[in-house]
Amino acid sequence: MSIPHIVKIDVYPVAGRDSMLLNLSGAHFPFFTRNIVVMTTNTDDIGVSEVPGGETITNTLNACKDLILGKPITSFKQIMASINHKYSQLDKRGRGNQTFDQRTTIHVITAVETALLDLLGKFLRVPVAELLGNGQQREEVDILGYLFYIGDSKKTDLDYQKWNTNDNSWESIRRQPALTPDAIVKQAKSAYKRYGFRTFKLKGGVLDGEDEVKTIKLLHRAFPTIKLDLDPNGAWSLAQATKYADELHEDLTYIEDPCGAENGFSGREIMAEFQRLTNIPTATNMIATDWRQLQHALTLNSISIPLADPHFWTMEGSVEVAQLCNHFGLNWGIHSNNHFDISLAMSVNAAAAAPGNIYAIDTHWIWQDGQYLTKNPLSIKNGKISLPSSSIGLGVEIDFDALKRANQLYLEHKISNRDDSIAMQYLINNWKFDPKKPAMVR
Ligand code: GKR
Ligand code: MG
Repeated sequence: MSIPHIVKIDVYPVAGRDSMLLNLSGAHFPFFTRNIVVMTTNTDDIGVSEVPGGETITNTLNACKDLILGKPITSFKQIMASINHKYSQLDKRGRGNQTFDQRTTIHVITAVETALLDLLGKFLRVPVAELLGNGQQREEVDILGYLFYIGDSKKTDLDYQKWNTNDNSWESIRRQPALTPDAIVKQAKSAYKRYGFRTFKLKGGVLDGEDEVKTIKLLHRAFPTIKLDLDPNGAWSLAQATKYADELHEDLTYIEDPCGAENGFSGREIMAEFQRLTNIPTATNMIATDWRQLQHALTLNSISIPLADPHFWTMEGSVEVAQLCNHFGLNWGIHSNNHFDISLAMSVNAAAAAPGNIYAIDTHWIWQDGQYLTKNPLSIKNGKISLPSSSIGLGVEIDFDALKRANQLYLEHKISNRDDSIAMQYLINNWKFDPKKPAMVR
């Protein structure tokens, strides 16, 4: 049997709709962007992948085509090595200070790796999870409900979608302003009703820390048996973080990036002090985002939960981190950003291949649910997504009409790189990003 080879690669920058979600970086714009890769073989099979948006990623993906075209799908490791060799210098400044990762090459490698894994899975008639690490470990993956404070988009003239105030359905709630503990509990109740989550994570770094503590306490009272996590993206000083952590000891399962670099000490050093002082399991998607950082973070004992998002660890790298966690008695989870249903399938395949007792994975999907790029999106039921072993490749089939519409939306609105400071101007005049100040505290 001859091995299929790649004859065509298309890169589609796409956009989707978003709510005015708040975080340390500001307020989400009404549109978010992603890059979708579609690879076709000489046997007419199609492999897909999804990574963050941004023109540099689009352009680098297009520039890589020569390294991939004509190659058999089995040479994916050699292809990734050649892309890394040629473009790794683009990532030399690291992920940056924003809440989201600003690298290029690692996302490009993931996009190529995933589309090839999708094709390999289809060729071998196995799920991508079966090709990673020690193969598929589970058929169901726990998913957490990602709660956000939401700005009042009616204060802007930007093109956010409208809501009906008397309606508590998720469709309506996910667009309504939510800036108080009560509003977040209302949001959680609506998300619970629709998706049945067993874990919630609150995106912090928005209000003063004491108000975020109140929100978690109220959530805990409303959902006493549900696990809770909080992520202020390093907004707090070590002193603030230890104080809030003491107040929340009974309420949280884990805390994520509670503090970061300060007074000449690195984020990894400060988080090590935090974990030692508080004994709260500490997660990150900010200070252990590659092997070199992870090695330092583990040596210092800065974290016990690396959130190994396949989008910036690669699919294989993410599962490799899970294997390490399993051997070292650490916990593993996945970080997320706004995404479509191809990314959902990527994260679920990685989590299905992660050995051991893993945490419910992050996903922003509930904010985008309904905006499908595939004909058979995975769906969250009872707080889980199932990936049966009969699934093939990533388990999703691209919907070309939907893909073209999302590409058209991107082209119409000319948005490329994420910039949460734009919408934030409508809430606070002259607002500027400050990695040590919650977004609404100026
Ligand atoms: O979507 O606003 C957001 C988040 O703040 C995102 O940018 C982060 O990357 O959720 C992410 C995290 O830090 O875990
Ligand atoms: Mg985080």
